[in-house]
Amino acid sequence: MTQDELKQAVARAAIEYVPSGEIIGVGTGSTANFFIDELGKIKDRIKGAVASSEATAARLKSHGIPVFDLNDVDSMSVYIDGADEIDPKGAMIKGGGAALTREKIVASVANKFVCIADGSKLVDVLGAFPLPVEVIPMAQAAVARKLKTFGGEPRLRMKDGQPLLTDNGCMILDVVGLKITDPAGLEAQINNIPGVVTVGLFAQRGADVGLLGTAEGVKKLT
Ligand code: ABF
Repeated sequence: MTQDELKQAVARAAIEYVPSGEIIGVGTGSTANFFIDELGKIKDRIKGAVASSEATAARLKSHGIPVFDLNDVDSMSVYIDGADEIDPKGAMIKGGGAALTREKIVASVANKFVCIADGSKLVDVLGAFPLPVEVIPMAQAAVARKLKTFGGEPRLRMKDGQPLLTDNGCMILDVVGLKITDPAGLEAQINNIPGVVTVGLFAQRGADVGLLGTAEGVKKLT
């Protein structure tokens, strides 16, 4: 099976976690896109969705799925999204798609986080994937200096020769070379640096359910 077929299989399996008649939270990225396509097939069963990015909102709308502003939604039973890495306890690195802040916000409102990923995303120790940190532009150099003290090498994410700007008008530092043995602790430490908007560690609140697409079928991690 190709990686895309594994993503598609896991996206299909996640439909089981979609409650009828409710608004659900939807993530960003290629696996989330496959999920949105599956959601489109059962759209009459749900009330709508809250999107974690402009790209996801556009894809949901293209399927005729109503998109709600998070400020108009009090609670959600489920948030479904991909990850760049996930460990056996459900801690994740996210943000390769630059949507980490909105992903963390929408996920925080949901009772259950269902992570969907192909099996290659499962790691024993997080950190081989560069850790994204969204920062206020004026603070990027100061935050980068602080991040170096954790042992990693921060690199400003670029696009078309310019610093990439997120949906929130902020920049992203990708920290390479970390071996994250205490994900929740590092998440708290990085969140505490002035100028950091969000760190792409989702460990204090990790995945409640991890679905992994493998050649032997979809496996449940947690
Ligand atoms: C989002 O999409 C991100 O947090 C993560 O960076 C990315 C995973 O991408 P893909 O599903 O394309 O591998 O969930």
